[in-house]
Amino acid sequence: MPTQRPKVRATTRVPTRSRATAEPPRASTPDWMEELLTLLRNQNRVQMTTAAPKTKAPKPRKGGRTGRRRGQRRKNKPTSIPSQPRNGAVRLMNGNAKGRDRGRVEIFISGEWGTVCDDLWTSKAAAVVCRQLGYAFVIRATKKAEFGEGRSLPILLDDVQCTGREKTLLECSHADVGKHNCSHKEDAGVICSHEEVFESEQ
Ligand SMILES: [Ca+2]
Repeated sequence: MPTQRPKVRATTRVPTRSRATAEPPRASTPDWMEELLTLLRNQNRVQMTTAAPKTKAPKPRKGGRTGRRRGQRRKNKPTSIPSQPRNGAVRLMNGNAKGRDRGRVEIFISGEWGTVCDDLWTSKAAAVVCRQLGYAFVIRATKKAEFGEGRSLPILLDDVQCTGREKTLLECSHADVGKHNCSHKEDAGVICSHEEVFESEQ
C-alpha cells in the first residue's frame, strides 16, 4: 500500500463557494495559486482564532471603569504599570497587622521606598499621612522608631514640616530627598483613626 498521501484534500480545504466563484477567471489565476491563497487565508484564520484567547487583556484598571471597547485602544495603554506606586505614596509598616492604622511611615519617591526622619515631625505631618491613607483622624505622630527601624531602606525625608493641608507628605516642606542628619533610630511613624479619639496626653 502506498504511503504517499494526496497533498491537498479538495473536500476539506477548498470551500465549494470559492471554487464556484473562482471558476470564471481561471485563466488568470491558476488552480494551484487559488489553493495556495485559500490555504493562506485559512491559516490566517486559524492563527487569529487561536491567538486571540492567549492575549490576556490587562485586567486591573484604576478606578471602577469596566467598559472597554473590544479590539480597539488596547495598544494605546501598555504604559501604565499597575504595580508601581505613585510618587509620594505612603505606607505604614510594623504596626498592628489587623487595622493597619499605625506604623512606621515609609514613602515612595522616584522609584524606591524609604523612611522619614522624626526631626520636626508633628501631628500635622501625621495628619497628612493619615489622610493620604484614607483616615480622617490622627491620634498622634510617633518618633524614635516607635514602630521599629526600617534599616533596609534609605532615609528619604528629613525635616518635614506640614501645614496639615497638603495632599501628600511629599508636598510638605522638607530637606532635599535623601539628605538627612538622622539614623533609623529616629524613624517617624503615625497612629491614625477613622474616628475621633482622644488619647490621654501628658
Ligand atoms: Ca534633620
